[in-house]
Amino acid sequence: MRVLITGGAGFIGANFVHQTLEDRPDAEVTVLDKLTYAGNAESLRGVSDRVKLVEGDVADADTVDPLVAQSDLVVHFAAESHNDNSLNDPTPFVTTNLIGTFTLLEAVRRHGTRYHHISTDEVYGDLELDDPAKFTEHTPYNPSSPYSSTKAGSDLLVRAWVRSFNVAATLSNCSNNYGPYQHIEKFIPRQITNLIDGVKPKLYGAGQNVRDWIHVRDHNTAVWRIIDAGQIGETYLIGADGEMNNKEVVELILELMGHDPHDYEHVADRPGHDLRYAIDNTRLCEELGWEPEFKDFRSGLADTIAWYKENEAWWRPQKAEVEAKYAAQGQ
Ligand code: NAD
Ligand code: TDX
Repeated sequence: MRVLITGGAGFIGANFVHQTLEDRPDAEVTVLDKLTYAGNAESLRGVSDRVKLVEGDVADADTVDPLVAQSDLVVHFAAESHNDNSLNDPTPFVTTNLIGTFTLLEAVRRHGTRYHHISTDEVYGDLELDDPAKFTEHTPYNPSSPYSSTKAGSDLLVRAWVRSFNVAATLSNCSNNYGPYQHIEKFIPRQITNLIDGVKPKLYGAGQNVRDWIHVRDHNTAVWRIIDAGQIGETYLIGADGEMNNKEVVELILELMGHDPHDYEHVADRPGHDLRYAIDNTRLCEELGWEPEFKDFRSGLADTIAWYKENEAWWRPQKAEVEAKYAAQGQ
């Protein structure tokens, strides 16, 4: 099978490339990635001889069309993915997340190619802390940020292309991922690398916001399960019952790295900060028989800390710039 993986030099996409090559020896993998600040060809080190890496833009039809024509399956991870950046400049979020998805959909429509769309639980907005409800496939869309609204728009394009043009697509909306190769602008790797540098972790606001953590490897096994057994046109929510508030996560990172669990700083909150995300994964588990491998967040987090300690050369070049940007906004 010839698989085109967009955003395969980013966090989840690179892990997906590694897992696909391990688990599917027959797969021929092409990665289309613009190598933005978030993409890193080093994330594909060790498999570069088995992957064709094309540096290009998913919003460029001339680049996308021949690649889709040569593929049996497109898995679309490429996106501008960071909420804080979307508050500073939404422009690339609109071009990559909306026009990029539109461009891929037009290409898969032309060539009759199977398509899987990677999305986020943030399209559903947020939940109250004391709400017993979780997001399901039927929760109405209600995105809060420029990032999540462009992801929501991209999901709606996919659904419309299925209904109007019979494009053979499935969609998945996953909760917060953690694991190796995550850019250090994101919450967990930012705090781990701060501690390696002797800097206190930074908690936005009071740290009561809840995220539903899933190991990236589990996200990707679910994506393959949906590609293999999901129904065309359907959406599946991916999550692993990993709800924790940010304060608890920071305290656990501090403890696992041998520090006083209370030795962190409160910094300026994110404007419009979503309070809580939570996934009901019943459909994925019951209809498709998926289950997570990483059920113990503590040990998954310990592995992730070890990975950042062992791979300083991978993240060090970005650290000063990321922290300077946060410092300029009081974070
Ligand atoms: P990331 O920012 O780490 O990686 C994104 C990748 O896309 C990078 O390699 C980047 O170079 C590439 N890219 C950006 N713009 C591009 C363009 N115009 N053309 C081609 N490539 C481009 O993101 P991630 O965290 O790996 O997220 C991947 C996908 O998963 C996104 O669609 C995101 O919305 C979704 N998602 C992420 C999470 C999470 O917790 N990180 C959770 C749910 C869903
Ligand atoms: O330094 C920090 N301190 C802090 O308290 C940072 C960077 C974040 N936070 C908070 C904000 C969030 O409540 O931690 C939580 C997680 O923040 P992010 O890592 O920025 O993730 P989030 O905004 O929840 O979005 C992530 O999950 C859903 C991904 O970045 C998205 O791409 C995905 O769709």
